[in-house]
Order: sequence, then C-alpha cells, then structure tokens
Amino acid sequence: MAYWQVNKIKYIGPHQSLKSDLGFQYYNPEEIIGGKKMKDWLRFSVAYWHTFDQRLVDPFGDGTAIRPYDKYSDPMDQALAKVDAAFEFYDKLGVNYFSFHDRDLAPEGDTLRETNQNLDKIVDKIVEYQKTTGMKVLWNTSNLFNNPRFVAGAATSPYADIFAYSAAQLKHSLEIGKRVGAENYVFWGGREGYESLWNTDMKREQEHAARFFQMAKEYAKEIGFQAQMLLEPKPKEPTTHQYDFDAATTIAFMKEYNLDQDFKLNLEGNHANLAGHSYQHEIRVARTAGLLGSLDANQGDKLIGWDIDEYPSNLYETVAAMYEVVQEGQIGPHGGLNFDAKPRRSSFEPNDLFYGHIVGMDSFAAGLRVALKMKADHVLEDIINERYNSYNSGIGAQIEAGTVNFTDLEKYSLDKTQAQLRAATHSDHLEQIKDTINHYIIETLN
Ligand code: XLS
Ligand code: NI
Ligand code: NI
Repeated sequence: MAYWQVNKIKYIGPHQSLKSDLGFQYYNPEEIIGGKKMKDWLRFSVAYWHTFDQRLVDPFGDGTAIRPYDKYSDPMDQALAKVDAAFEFYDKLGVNYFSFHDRDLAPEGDTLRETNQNLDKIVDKIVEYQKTTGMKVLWNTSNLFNNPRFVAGAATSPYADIFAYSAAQLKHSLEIGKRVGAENYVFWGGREGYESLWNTDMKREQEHAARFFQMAKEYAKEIGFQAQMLLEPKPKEPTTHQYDFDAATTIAFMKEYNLDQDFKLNLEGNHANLAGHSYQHEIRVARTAGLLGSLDANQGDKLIGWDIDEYPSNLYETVAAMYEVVQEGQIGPHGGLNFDAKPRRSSFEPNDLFYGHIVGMDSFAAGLRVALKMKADHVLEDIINERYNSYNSGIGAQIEAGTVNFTDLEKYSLDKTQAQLRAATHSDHLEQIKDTINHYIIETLN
C-alpha cells in the first residue's frame, strides 16, 4: 500500500521550470563534484521525530498535520505502520540515512522493561527493512526530556533516581544503536541546564553530566558499538540556560572532563542563532578544534526568538555552511546533514514533507556547488593569504616562531611613526568580497 501520493523524487536540473515541483534542481546524488559523489558530500538524513511524529503544534495551537497513517487506535499498530510509511518516504525522497530518538519509535509502557519491549518490536521491523533497502542510520539518540520525570533534567537532575533511570534508558538506546548500525550517537541535553541559579549546584550538575557521558562511552565500548559520540549544543529552550550553550562552551566542558578524545560536536543552524552566532561560526569553531562531527540542518527566523526548526532555504547560509565543509573536506568523519526541521503549522498536508526536504536538499546542494567553485578559484584563500602575509617573513615570522618577546617588540615599535603604522594596515574591501560572493552564487547556479 502506498502511503505517499508522489512518485520517486528525481533530479530534473535547473532551467526546466522556475516553479518548484516534486523534483531536484540542484541535488544530483550521483554527480561527481569536487572529487566525490554529491550524495557522499551531503549524506542527507531524515529526522524521524519531525517527519513522522510531529503534529505541527505551536505554543498557541494544537496539531494540524494530516498524516497517512493516522487511522489506528492502538499506538503500537500506529507505530508499526509508521515504519512502513517511513521506509516508503526514504525511498521516494532518495535519501540513504535517517535519525531517531528512542521515544520517536514506540510508545512508553509503565516500566522501562515494558517500554523496551515495545521499542524492540519496532526496531526488529526497522532492522528487517534495513536488510532489504540498505538504509543506514546517521545517528540515534535518547529522549531524556519529554516525560515529566525529566522535569529538572536527566543526568543533571537533582534526583538520583532520575539519573539512574536515565542511564538505564540510555543503555538500551546504545544497544539499539548497535543493532541498527548507527554511525553516530547524539546527546542533546534537552533539560540539562537550569531554570534558576538560586536553587542550582552548577558544579555538581556538570560533574554528573560528565560522569554520564563517560559511562555512556564505556558501555558503548563494552558492547562494541563504534558510533562517533556527539554532543549537540543549544543555549536555551527548554531551560533558561543549557550547559552545552554553544560550540565553544561545549568544547571547554569536553576538555575539562577529558571527553574530547571520544566526543565531537553536532551543530544546528537554529541553535547557533539562538546563541547569537551564525551557523558558519559554530562550524568554524568546531573544525578549528578538530571536533566537527555532524550537522543538523535547519534555520531559524530573525523575527521569532525560539527554535522553529524551519527547513533550510536561505542560500546565503547554506553557502557559508558548505564553505566550511568544503574547507574541512567532509562534514565530519561520519557526519551528514540531518534535517532537524518541520513544515510550518500551516503546511499540514503530507506532500509538504516532500517539499520541505526538497527545498532543504536543494539549498545545501546549491551551497555545495557554490562553495566548491569558490574553492576551485581560490577566491577567499587568496584574500586570506594576502591579509596575513606580514607574518610570513620578518618580525611576523619571528612572532609566530616564538623567538621574540615584549622587549624585542618594544624595540621594534618604539620609534615607528603614526604614518608608518597606518601604512602597515590595508583596507579589507569587505563590500567587494561580498559582491564577489554574490556573483559566485548567481553564476554558479545559473
Ligand atoms: C532540539 C534538538 C533535538 C536534537 C535531538 O532542539 O535539536 O532535536 O537534535 O535530540
Ligand atoms: Ni537538533
Ligand atoms: Ni533544535
């Protein structure tokens, strides 16, 4: 039975029609570009929670979503039907990866034992599908934030029973990750933060979180689950302040607790914006530290101050993100672009899920094309090399080599005139650079 009333989404290329339809204009999966197949650069992943579970609620309204499997009264029957719908969706969209939380797949029972039984039944079905379709899991994760038991956090909960339960839940989630062959395992600290400092022992909570991550890593090793472990920063929402605030804060935490050997970062566009950063900034910080792991693809809206998880459509942002990826040579050792994104509440029909992924995939494919063209032409490399040229010889080279100290630099600088120092600086011509980038976007995609 077909759940989705569309044919397989194919690459049709640009110039056929300007109107968007159920086809890709920039994403051509098998095309070799920059030495790799496009699909291997991008490794798109469908997020189970947003695509199949999301009812399209907002803080003021109930769900509007119409989904083709909304006809079962028994939640397990619905969960099983959703797996069929999901695999048909992956096939029709033409993606090779998906990502999920444990609780996306199956309803909870009264005890963890019952919950695990429900979950295992669904995972059995997923594993069967994987055998016939070759579908892979970019990452799995554990939902340690929805249920009221996690009201004050999971690993950072002030209640030891909740820490213990979280560990037990995570243990099974790691076992599932191994069964489905997940390439990464993500930790987003849903409520790992605080509402108020007046009642919070921050140091103790952070130590608990670190211990939790260490135990997770130890258990993954014990069972031979080799996924790359990833932490996903987000500054706020749902808590007032989340401990994994942004890439830089999370890296400091990882280094403080010796987690930086085993963990890398999963970065998300909308989270970057909430932290007051661009997506590009977060990716740059991570890759500079050698800790870029994977990317959650979505975008926020300047006019709305929360995590709205829009499908990416802003080409300028995808160009900037893919510029970083192209410089790095890959998204991460096992990274991909997971669409942590959902349609607007007013886009409630089933096909809107396809249009959403199409605009997201085409936007990143277009970004990749532009970034590779800029790299091939050394546009920014030449500008950057020139900008730092004074460190390649003379006093600059000595500074970098560590062979001069403050006294030497005082001697070097003491009699330099205002005019000489002014002459040492050059205009950045930043507007010219931005105009050049615009030309690259327009011409590459033409
Ligand atoms: C929420 C997060 C979440 C993680 C997975 O804002 O983005 O969806 O990616 O738990
Ligand atoms: Ni995310
Ligand atoms: Ni998010």
